[in-house]
Amino acid sequence: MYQDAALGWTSVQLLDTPYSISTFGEDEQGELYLADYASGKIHNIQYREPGLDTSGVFRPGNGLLYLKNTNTSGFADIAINYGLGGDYPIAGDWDGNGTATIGVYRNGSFYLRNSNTVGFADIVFAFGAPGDQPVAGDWNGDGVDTIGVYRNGQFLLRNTNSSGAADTSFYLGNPGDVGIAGDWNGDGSDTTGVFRPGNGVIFLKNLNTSGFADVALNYGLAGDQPVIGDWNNDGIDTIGVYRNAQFLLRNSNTIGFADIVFDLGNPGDMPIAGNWDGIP
Ligand SMILES: [Ca+2]
Ligand SMILES: [Ca+2]
Ligand SMILES: [Ca+2]
Ligand SMILES: [Ca+2]
Repeated sequence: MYQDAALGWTSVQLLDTPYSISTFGEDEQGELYLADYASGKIHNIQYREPGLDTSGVFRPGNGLLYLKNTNTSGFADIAINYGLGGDYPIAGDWDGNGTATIGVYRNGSFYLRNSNTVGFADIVFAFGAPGDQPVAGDWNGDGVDTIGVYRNGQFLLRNTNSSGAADTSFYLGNPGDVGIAGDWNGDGSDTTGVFRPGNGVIFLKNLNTSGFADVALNYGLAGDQPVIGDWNNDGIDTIGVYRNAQFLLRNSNTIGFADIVFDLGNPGDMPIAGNWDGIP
């Protein structure tokens, strides 16, 4: 809108799009808005985290980590030692700065680090029990990834990286399944799923609640390890598997062949994925 001394306020449409944009605005918290000329609605503009996730492997025998900034074959961009043999690797943006970093789960304790460098854990706390499988995701959509565990068909998720009771718990899958997490519907919050290692069946759910899966598909083979990420930076996390030192990634959560295939690591390594360099 603009003001003319003679005519008073006049409104105009700036962009003829489905939103019919007429004005932009910002509030005191720095939130951005745009006004829809046709509907009169005010839309809040949300920042979308840079999303291109790339791969890495953890060597369970000795805690070596190899991270790569592209989903291509070739040497790792980062090679570090973190954790101990027998640890279970995880990755997430623990400090909300747009960069994913490493962590490990060891006998009911999480050891999270805010940089992909050698050094002590920045965040250490107990959650879950020995034998649980760790998961990580942004369960509440605040831009910070936090942890959870999967235990015999039950997820226990926490919204802060600290000890305490689970904020959310629910059932999905069967004992023996592998818990996975990602933003399957692109709404900015991560939810869970399970991968059934015996037959490669995957169940994904768009809410962290008990109930039927929203997506059921078959991807991968018996013995594969699941790996989740946004491989094409469209805001949607999709599936992949790691098999004998090869990543087979898919850009949609549907049945079909891998879209991206490359080699990294050795047979027996465990896959992880994240946006290590913070670059979309
Ligand atoms: Ca971070
Ligand atoms: Ca969060
Ligand atoms: Ca989601
Ligand atoms: Ca994607």
